[in-house]
Amino acid sequence: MIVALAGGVGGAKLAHGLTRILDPSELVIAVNTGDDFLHLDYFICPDLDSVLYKLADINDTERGWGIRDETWNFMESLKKIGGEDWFQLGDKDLATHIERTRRLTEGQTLSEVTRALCQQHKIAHSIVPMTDHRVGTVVDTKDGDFFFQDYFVRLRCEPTFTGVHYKGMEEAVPAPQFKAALRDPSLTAIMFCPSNPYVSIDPILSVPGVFNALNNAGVPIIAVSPIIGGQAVKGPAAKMMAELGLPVSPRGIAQHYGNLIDGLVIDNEDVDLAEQIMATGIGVQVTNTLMKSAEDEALLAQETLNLAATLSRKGS
Ligand code: FO1
Repeated sequence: MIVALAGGVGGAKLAHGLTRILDPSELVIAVNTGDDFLHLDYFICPDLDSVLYKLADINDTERGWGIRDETWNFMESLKKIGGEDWFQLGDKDLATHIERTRRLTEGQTLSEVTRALCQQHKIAHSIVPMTDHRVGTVVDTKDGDFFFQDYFVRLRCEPTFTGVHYKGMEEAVPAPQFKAALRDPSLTAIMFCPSNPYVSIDPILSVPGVFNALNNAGVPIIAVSPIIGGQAVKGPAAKMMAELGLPVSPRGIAQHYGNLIDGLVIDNEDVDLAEQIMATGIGVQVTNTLMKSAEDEALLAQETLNLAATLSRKGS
């Protein structure tokens, strides 16, 4: 069994690749919920929805978030009456937020709601939130601290990044299915999808108990670099690394995860860095990591599984 930690678009793509190779009983996709927020009284879970829509094959590939062939009547009408319109909610997407909020208000956990949405979309693989508790990623910048969507959407990631902290994380525990998967005797590897290390993967690692559970699972941990040729495929990862003074390359990714990872999958474009990374005790696989098609996703997923099969957990 494989546990994959995923954030937004990059996470959804590799997760999709893994679903093409692994049976539903062989994969648990644990998704970042640090981006979640209450907006217009609806509970929005952008990363869960990115994975959900991708596996349901209804995702918008151009925009990178939301549902394809979307209409915007709600947003336009809201704008006309002076409502908040900085965060775009498409008509189809809105149905997810309304139904999720209704179920949560009724007392269901986020895991239960996510399972129900997966069933409705006929998704057989397990998509689980990192936690059922409400936590919020707060981005620390030179201009002050901002909740993630404020920094990402409203401020377009402009303020200089200095770090992150999380609201409500102290009380959080991993979602039951995530916790169980990390303890499952049939677990063979843990994957970090090519998601932003600071605002997608680190929030998952920061849920109390998760870091130790990963460290002690005794199986190889493999990351896929979200940086290719000095750039992030999508989002602010490269900008954040530069602002922290890290090399904007897979070397910076290796440095960030340090001893936590046993292997790193990097792009062909970064082949020259393989030796330096391997010298730090991390196994490297060089391949195409830019996922433009479902075939690319499945090939990268297979390469990642292959690397895991050649490695063992540090110290074990
Ligand atoms: N991203 C934007 O840049 N602008 C938006 O108005 C926006 C709306 C939105 C609505 C629902 C949703 O699930 C995602 C949405 N996103 C939007 C993307 C979201 O900010 C990002 O997917 C993540 O939080 C980063 O992983």
